[in-house]
Amino acid sequence: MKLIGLVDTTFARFDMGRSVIQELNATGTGFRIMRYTVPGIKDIPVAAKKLIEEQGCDIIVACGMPGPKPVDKISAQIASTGIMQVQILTNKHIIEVFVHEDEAEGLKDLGILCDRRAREHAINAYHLLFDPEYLTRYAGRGLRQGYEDVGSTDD
Ligand code: RDL
Ligand code: RDL
Ligand code: RDL
Repeated sequence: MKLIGLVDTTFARFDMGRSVIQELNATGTGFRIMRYTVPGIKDIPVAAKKLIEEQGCDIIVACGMPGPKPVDKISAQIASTGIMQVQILTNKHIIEVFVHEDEAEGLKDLGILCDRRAREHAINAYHLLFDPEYLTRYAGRGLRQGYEDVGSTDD
């Protein structure tokens, strides 16, 4: 039984953790999900590290929403850097599902983008954990999460 860690935040304006859980449960079996909700994106790195080191998680999906202001973009940079450090320290993937609040116009579109990106990265995490060669089939294919894929020079 593999353990998938899910870290999410109360700062985000959409419940991406719910989308990740629904998508993972629709995709396969052989794992349990451990969810750890923190206030904001800067709290994600240590939460992920604790899930890996104290709970034994094999991979982490980390959902967060950087806000629209310059201070939020700095927070996002810091959070991402921390997430990188935890990956390198623990040798485990942390799939970073960030949706910047200003990526979408309006709350409805923001919700749709969050839901799609969370689901598509949930599937990426699933494959990285159970079948890493699956992604190789799509190498260089211009895949995006939450948006339409953009295509390849081979098309
Ligand atoms: O440790 C408590 C907070 O500092 C932490 O939760 C931060 O991540 C909160 N936060 C900011 O302080 C900020 O300036 C967040 C953002 N911006 C942001 O854009 N998105 C967040 N948190 O999730
Ligand atoms: O961990 C999951 C994703 O966060 C990770 O795969 C990122 O590298 C995806 N990504 C972005 O989030 C982004 O804002 C990429 C780009 N931009 C980019 O320009 N090129 C990428 N990935 O290969
Ligand atoms: O070029 C248009 C988009 O690809 C670009 O705006 C990306 O940076 C959007 N994006 C993020 O901002 C992000 O934080 C993406 C991701 N994460 C992601 O994980 N996957 C994406 N885009 O396809």
